[in-house]
Amino acid sequence: MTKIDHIETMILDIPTIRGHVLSMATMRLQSAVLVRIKFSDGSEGIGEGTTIGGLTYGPESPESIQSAIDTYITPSLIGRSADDVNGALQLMDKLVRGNRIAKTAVEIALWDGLGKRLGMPVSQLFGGAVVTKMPVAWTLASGNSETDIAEALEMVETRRHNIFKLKIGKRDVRDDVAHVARIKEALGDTASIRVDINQAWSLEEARWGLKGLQDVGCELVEQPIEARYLDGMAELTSSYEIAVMADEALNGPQDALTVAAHHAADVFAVKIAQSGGLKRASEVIAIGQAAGIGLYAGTMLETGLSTAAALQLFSTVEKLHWGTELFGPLLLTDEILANPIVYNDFCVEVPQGPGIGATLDTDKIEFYRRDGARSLNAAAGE
Ligand code: MUC
Ligand code: MG
Repeated sequence: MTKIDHIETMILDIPTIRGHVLSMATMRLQSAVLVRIKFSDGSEGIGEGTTIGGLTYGPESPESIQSAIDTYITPSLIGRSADDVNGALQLMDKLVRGNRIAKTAVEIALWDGLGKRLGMPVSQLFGGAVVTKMPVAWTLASGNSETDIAEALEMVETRRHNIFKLKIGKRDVRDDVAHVARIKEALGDTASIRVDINQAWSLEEARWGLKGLQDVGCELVEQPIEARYLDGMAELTSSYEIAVMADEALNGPQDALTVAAHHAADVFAVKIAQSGGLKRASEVIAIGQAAGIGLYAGTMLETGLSTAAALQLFSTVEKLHWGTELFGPLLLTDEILANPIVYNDFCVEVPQGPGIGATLDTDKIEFYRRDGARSLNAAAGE
């Protein structure tokens, strides 16, 4: 029996190409927790877990993800069967409450190892890919309307993106609606415009906001109010034509069932990390499908590594009504994969090859690791 021999974690700090201004934080770098599992037959698997803006987005931080794995998950998995991914998932769920991003990073490395040992892509382990590429949105979040317009026009011109998600919720609602209107007017019908509030509005603000947004041609609003206000989300979903998407409200299959039962969204932003891994995300997808809820492949702004893992799963989904936002690697100043994810013609391609289809660029890993020589030199002022 091939066994799990060793699990290594490290944090990579990679700068973003510009400040990414969200309602709760401005990101200038992304900190990704990399997991490398070595198996007794010499095979390896890699995984990654990220969150957004430290602890401003959710209850896990890069540091908590790393320590949850090192202190609680790794000791329970060492010596277990390498191929028993479901058994590992059940054990992680039994021993560790919450900490979905930490579990995701480990689970992806297990799927990757299994796929590599079998010589097949992870999509095959989920029944097989039904598409080779998917539409991919870009997030406009420079904090400035003119910069966002220039950025969007260039994306349309180069045929990289024609779906844009605008991050709003930091300013007064009316100012935000005016910002969206300016961008929609500049782009016209060449692009689909959506917004993400990241829970920043009160229900009263959201009523004004949704009415205004729908009047200016915005198609979808993501998590306008706090995740726990399901009655408010249900009211917004039934009161306006604009689609309402749940994001922060969806932490795994149980939440998916609750949101569906409350009619608290038209669309699910399915995130592998927020769901607790590929398997749990597939369960969120199944609940959405059964409830007649639209599907969208969300991101926690992962590097190419977990973006590849997400693409493996979402390539197996029959219909992604709202496409994907799996653009994480494009927001970073540097690439950590030797085989970067390919973007063209408004789409992202599903990586080929065994496992998740991602190969690390080991020099880049050494360069960006938080505990590496570069960071130690910086700390020493050299
Ligand atoms: C979120 O809340 O959806 C996804 C894209 C982006 O720019 O930020 C994330 C987080
Ligand atoms: Mg969101």
